[in-house]
Amino acid sequence: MHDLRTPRRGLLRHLAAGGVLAGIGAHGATAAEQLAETFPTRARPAALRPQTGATRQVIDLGGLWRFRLDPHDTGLQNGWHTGFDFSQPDVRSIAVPGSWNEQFCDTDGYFGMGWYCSTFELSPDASLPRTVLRVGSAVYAATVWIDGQQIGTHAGGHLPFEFEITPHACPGQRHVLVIRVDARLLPDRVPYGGASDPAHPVNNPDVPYDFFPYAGLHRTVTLQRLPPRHIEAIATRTHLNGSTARLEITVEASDGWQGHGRVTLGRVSSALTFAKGRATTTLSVPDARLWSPADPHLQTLEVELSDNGALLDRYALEIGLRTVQVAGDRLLLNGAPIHLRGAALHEDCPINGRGKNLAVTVKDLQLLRWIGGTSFRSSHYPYAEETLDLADRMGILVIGEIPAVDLAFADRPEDIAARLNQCRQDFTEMFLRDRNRPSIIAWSLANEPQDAFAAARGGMKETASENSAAAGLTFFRSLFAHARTLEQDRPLTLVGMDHSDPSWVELGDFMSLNRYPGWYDQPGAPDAAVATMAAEFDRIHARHGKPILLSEFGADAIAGTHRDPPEIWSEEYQADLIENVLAACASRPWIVGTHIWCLCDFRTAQGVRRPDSRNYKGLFTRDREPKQAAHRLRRLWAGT
Ligand code: BDP
Repeated sequence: MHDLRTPRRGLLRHLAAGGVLAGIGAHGATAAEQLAETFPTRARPAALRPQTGATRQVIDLGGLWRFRLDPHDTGLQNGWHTGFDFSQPDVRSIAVPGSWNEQFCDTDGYFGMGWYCSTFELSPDASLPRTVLRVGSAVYAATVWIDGQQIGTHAGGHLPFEFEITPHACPGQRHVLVIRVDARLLPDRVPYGGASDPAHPVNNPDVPYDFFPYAGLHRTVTLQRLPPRHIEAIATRTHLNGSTARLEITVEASDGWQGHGRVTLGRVSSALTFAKGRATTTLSVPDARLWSPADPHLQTLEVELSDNGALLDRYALEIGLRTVQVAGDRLLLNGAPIHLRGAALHEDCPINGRGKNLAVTVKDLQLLRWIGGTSFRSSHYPYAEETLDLADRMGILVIGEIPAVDLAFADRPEDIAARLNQCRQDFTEMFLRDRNRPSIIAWSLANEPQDAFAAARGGMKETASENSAAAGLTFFRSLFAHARTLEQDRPLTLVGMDHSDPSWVELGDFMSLNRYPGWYDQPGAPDAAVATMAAEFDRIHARHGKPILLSEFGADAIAGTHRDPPEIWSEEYQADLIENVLAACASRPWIVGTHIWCLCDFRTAQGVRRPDSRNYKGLFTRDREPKQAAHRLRRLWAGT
């Protein structure tokens, strides 16, 4: 049975060790600030998504917030945590959610502190006395105050965090909510930034990874109003026995609840008896209609707490019954081999930046469908929950990835240690957020870690360390072990490239390999390059016998650039190369998936390898218009 307590205890231990705080105060915070930040109140993992129902209410705090920049980090001493208004000339309105970079002319390259301020007032409602504040994603770190009192801190972008704020949220009173977002690009963060040779940074902004480091409050900020006793977490696992599905369910309730409850899935139901706030049960579903790409059948699991027949709390969780496993060199869904056909994505669009934009999410997954894709990886960070809602509904198979992109192991040991803490925390938070989703079929624990610092810098300097391979192995063993304490079913993987030490990639239950034949390797010579890649994959398969996912491949094509015969940067070259790689993979059934890099062009830092600060490997342009390669795939994959 899945132990819900492990993650919670793990998280609290982590909090106690200062892991959650690592991103704040480590660089230049005052002693008083550090002390204050040592005692976050009631920080908790965001295990259940807020919802409105018979016993719960969600208040969306999205909209126009007040915002000001704090380049010298003096906001706290100037009392900004108590709130601010437009009487100050530097205070402006900002959209939440949304990255701050493209909303104003002077914030594009700003990666310091940004202060957000809003107000809220709760209506009196005796049945909902408890209130939880949830921030969907603050990139990179956040400190939260209500009416000038510090509520807590959180480090790590792209994942939600919560504080119970009941004592600070009195119905009928107007409260001032302030969130300071710390977007500094620092070497002890995940992903890290600002670590290259200060005299010769390769990119501007100074990040090793290949996407723009958008900053701000990227996802919804909500208040969840709750009854006195409520459901805090639900974990489900599916097992199949012939046509019968067994659904193991663990429910955690607040305040060590000792009473009763019930779970119901369609026509099957079971009583829950809580001891110390925890109850487990199993539902048996005969002739189960399973979730799959061909039939993404979702069902609502109703979970209730009750006291002598009186409903205390109810939570409705959408689930899909399905299993996933690795067997030999195949990946199985519901016991049958599957092939992951798709592209990697980015959360990226003009003006919103990485801020949630539902219309773009819908568009992107429709485009994936349009080319016949069935799968994506949430490269290179966990995506918004709405994206995964859509994947669940559309039967899209997703590999969820933590923000561990371009980890390097020739760096300072204290930075590597801080990154490991952060990666463990990120995995815990991602797991708790997404564990019940049928669409998530695997977790990726890193993308393209490098055993030479130089590789992360585009190979422009040589600082390879003999010890970096060993340091990386220690790091990833620890991270995989941590992930395994939480995840008992889904495969784990690590996405490697040619600078990643093989011993790291081998830790995965399947091996994810990024390769760029015909682009970074032997540009302009696709046939030779694809043959080289295929021979390499044959060797890797012979050695490990594990399934292999070609997790990235592709070529930049600037829309409108045409060449005959095809040459790099042209639409023809990109389309032909992709077809060529797919053909080589098709004859190798142990290549269990091919993900093209990537669905749409996206913004990057400025660097000499990125014309126009764009990565042009999209099958679609950044404004989502198809290139030739998209049409080619539509023919190859969608058969139209
Ligand atoms: C891979 C990275 C990805 C890059 C891509 C590229 O995983 O983030 O954008 O290459 O270079 O190395 O286009």
